[in-house]
Amino acid sequence: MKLLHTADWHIGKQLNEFDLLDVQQDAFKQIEAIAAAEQVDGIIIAGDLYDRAIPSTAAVKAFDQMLQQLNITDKYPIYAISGNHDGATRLNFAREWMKQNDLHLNTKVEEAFTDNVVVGDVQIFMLPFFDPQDARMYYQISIDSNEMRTIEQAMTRVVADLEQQFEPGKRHILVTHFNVQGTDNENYELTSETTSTVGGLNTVPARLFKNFDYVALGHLHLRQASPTRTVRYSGSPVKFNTKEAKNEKGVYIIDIPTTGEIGITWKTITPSKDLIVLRGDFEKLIDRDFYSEQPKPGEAFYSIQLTSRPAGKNIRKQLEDIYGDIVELEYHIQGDETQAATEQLAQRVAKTKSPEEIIGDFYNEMMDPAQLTEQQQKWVEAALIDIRKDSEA
Ligand SMILES: [Mn+2]
Repeated sequence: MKLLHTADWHIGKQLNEFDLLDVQQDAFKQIEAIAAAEQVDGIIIAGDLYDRAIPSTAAVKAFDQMLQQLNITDKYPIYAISGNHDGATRLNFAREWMKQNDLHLNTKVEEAFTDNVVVGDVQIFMLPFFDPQDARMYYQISIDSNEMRTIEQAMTRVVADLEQQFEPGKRHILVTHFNVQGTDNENYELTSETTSTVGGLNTVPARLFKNFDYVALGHLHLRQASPTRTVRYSGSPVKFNTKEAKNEKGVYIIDIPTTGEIGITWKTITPSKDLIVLRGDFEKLIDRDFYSEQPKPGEAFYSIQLTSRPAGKNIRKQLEDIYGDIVELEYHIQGDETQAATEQLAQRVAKTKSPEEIIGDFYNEMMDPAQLTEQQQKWVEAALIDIRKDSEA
């Protein structure tokens, strides 16, 4: 069996104020062409279908057409889940009808157990993004209990229960959407929007998935963040921020034989409008010899890092006349490093301490001294869960 693995479409996302829908539509057409060329038996979309819980009507229309094209016109089965950006309840609409047509879209923890799919000798489990609170509710764990406080604790139980449902003699595939850490990505600098809690409370160790033959992940936007050979991120099909600018985008083709090693092949997607980071002083950037080598206005998005602070006005306007769509204009001035140093320090603090600890420290300092009560800690935790749902990759 051959499957195409993609994730993090984020339909409706904007790059600062620039609309990405055209680029996303083009990437979709390339995905469709890859699926046809590879003659896949189905398509995995591992969460973050939309960019937000309540997507724009344009985004809904675009995504609806994409699903129609793949599922009704091209007749591919689809194995999808909701990610942290999606509105799970809204996406749960019409699932029974969709299932009739082999369009599987799980948005609740329990559906991972009730709605797994067996095709030939492959069993596919679809486990949507959830937080510990969702898992505690599903397992009816009381709000005061210390059980399942972290996603790792919750996932340990969920995976054990999924394994109970393993049909013997089948290959077992999991589709899910979390920050999974393993041996290969330990030292990898994560470049998604998820920054502050890497290695912290939100991560799931890859070893929990050791009994699956392949885990198709969404959440982190670069395939280089994959924790192991068979626990992989396909990454997003489109570049969503300047930190992703240098890395190519694409999808995986997963070849699942009845026995033996899973085949994993990377297929590149070429952006119809690339995201390019230019760095240099103003004189260089407005030099014809330099800019004539770059894509013409409208053909690329630019992030520009100026290493000098030029005199005169309308710097942005001058650069826009040359380059067109500038999504970001930043000054990276040598000697003017106080701000950069402050940012680095903040990032270091954020990396070594969890947001819960930082809030606790702050409270302690301000209240001279006092600890958060248990109830207050729970409020902080609940608020942070809500924020993470909105702000993560
Ligand atoms: Mn994402």
